[in-house]
Amino acid sequence: MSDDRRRGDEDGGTGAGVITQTKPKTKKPSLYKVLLLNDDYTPMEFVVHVLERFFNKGRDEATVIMLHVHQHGVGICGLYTYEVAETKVTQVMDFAQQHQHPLQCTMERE
Ligand code: TYC
Repeated sequence: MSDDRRRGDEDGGTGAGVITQTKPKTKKPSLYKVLLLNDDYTPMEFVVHVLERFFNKGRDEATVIMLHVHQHGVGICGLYTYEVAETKVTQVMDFAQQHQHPLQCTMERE
């Protein structure tokens, strides 16, 4: 798009128009990583199920992520806008609590 169009061309191209807008209107939303933390008690199968159910992972990818968390202590489930990430964290924490597992899920700005 031309500079004149982006600025809001008020004069049909003579250059005499008042500049009413200097910035593009859209802003990229900040993204947040949703993280799973390792613990000694949550069953591996439960973590795989969480990744399938809430993060739409297939069984193989879910297993890779679960094993990464198991071995490294933390791992990324996905990258989301703030509200989506917050919802995922709440869903995982509620689901873990319902099943009395100590699984921890958190988010951090990318
Ligand atoms: N460390 C757990 C076990 O050995 C498995 C596990 C993996 C737990 C990932 C939490 O986020 C987690 N049963």
